[in-house]
Amino acid sequence: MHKIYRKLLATKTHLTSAGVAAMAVLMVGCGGGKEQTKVGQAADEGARSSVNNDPIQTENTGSAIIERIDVNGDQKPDVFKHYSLVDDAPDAKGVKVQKKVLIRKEIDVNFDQRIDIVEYYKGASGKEIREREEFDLDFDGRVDEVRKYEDGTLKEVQLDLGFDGRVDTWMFYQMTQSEEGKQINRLVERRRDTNADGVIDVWEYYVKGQLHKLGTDSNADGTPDQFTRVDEKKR
Ligand SMILES: [Ca+2]
Ligand SMILES: [Ca+2]
Ligand SMILES: [Ca+2]
Ligand SMILES: [Ca+2]
Repeated sequence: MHKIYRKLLATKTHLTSAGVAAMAVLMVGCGGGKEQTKVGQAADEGARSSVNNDPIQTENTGSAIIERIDVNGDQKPDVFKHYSLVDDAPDAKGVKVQKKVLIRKEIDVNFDQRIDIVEYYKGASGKEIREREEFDLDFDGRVDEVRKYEDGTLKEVQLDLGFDGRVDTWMFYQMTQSEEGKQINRLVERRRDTNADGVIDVWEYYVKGQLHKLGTDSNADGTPDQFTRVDEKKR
């Protein structure tokens, strides 16, 4: 979870039980589906849970599973996990076994029955990796942030910080070598549309996580042509 969303959560739900529960939603939202499900088992559980107030309701359609999780105990689900079911090798007794593959997770962070975070996954059962996340940061039903991943690593973030339905900030990440020689994923470039006209006007370049250079577009051709070194000014 990134800073802005944490901040929003903190301001909107600070020290309330909803805030605590919201954090719980995000915790529950973590992790992939590794378990194997025998045919019929999940459906039975779903039928039982509909009468015993189990916080996790499972619906098995035969080709897909939907888990609905009530995090704050109001009998309304707040986390939805969508799985597809794929056939696996039969077990020792020859019983047909299916594997759950996590496809998508939807989270209602503020318990208004409207989804605020959608996470998309790809990969085989137990090896699902995040491909994309969408956040509604101000809870108005419109997506304000998209995070794109490659092989599970964050590559690009698109933000609508003006909340006008138009992306105004693009952030690009790359694996870089840390001072200790470790591979870490860091921000390398941020492009911003600072006057909300839909055209990028500031390019920021980062080296080792620090702002290094600023670029501006003086001839309006959509690419930066004037550059200012930021780190030199500091020294
Ligand atoms: Ca709930
Ligand atoms: Ca919501
Ligand atoms: Ca929004
Ligand atoms: Ca602009």
